[in-house]
Amino acid sequence: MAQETNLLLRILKENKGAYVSGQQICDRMGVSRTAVWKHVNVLREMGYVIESATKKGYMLIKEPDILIYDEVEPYLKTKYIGRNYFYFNTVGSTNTQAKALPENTPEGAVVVAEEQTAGRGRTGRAWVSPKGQGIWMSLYLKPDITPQEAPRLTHVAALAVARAIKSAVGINAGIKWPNDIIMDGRKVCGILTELSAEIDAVNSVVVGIGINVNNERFPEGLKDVATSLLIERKKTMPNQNDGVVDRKALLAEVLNNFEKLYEGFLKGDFPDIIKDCKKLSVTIGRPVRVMEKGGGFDALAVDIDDRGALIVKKQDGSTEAVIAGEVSVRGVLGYV
Ligand code: BTX
Repeated sequence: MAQETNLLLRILKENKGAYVSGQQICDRMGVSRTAVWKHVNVLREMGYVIESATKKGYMLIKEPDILIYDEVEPYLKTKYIGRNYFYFNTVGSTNTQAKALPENTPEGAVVVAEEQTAGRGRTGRAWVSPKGQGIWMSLYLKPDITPQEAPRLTHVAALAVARAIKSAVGINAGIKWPNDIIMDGRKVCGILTELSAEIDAVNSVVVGIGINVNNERFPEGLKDVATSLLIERKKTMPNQNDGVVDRKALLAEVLNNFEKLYEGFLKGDFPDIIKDCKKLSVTIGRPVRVMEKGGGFDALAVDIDDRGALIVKKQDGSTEAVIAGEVSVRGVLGYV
């Protein structure tokens, strides 16, 4: 959004529900009445409902359900996570955008899009990201950690998302090791952590988070594996009938929770984060299938260790630590 349009939005928001005279706006913005009119129309095209009346001026009636910084900011309590905010209406992938940010981009920058046309999951899989229905965003981080430690940020993000869903929407979520948030056996959120590093030093880590918020249906192939917060809220709170789930409050709450956990992570609190992830785990205690190149094996998931590895007990009684990779959990995402 152009800076002047942004200033107009702030003025109207400060006075929401009341008229601000055209003259007052011109004075604050230092532009002509015609220019103000043009910016009002830009905002209207974005979905803002603005009334205008001769002699009275302009009044903001209603904001649209969009994730621009000005809409999210009132809910944001962070120092730096999300304070540099890159917003797109449509983008290929927010992770790709975040990975292309220049090296001098401050830590905690976030890329947010209303729609992704080439949203990505792990190993080149697609992530369905329809317009205005979810939160599709990527965090740009520069932690002082080794490349081997970078996957730990997936756990940090998973806990942040689960906590945010609980506090902003009121629903309990489970974590499927290592990168999915699960409700009623279906995926409501996926996390994709990507690393840019030298052999022994991290340049940046991009943590992509996709949350299905207000989707009412999914494409054929996803019907049995995907769900949204709106669908789950209808199931768990049938009496709550207040329209769509508030994406802006939830987005801010993910960032608020993430910053708190990330600061702890940088201080060495990862074992505590894992302890809390374990409490929400839908993987531990369940039969799993660990996929490996050229096959896989069945086992029982028994623990997550202090590095974030999944500890599984094999059929011959031996245990193995699965550091990264694909694990199907019986009873989750249609795996029987
Ligand atoms: P994943 O590889 O664990 O899961 C991908 C699989 O999930 C797909 O193969 C499909 O079966 C299923 N799937 C696809 N879309 C959805 C959906 N909307 N809801 C539920 N299930 C789905 C998970 O990868 C990591 C996804 C990260 C997505 C974020 S969005 C912002 C950022 N930008 C980007 O391109 N990716 C990340």
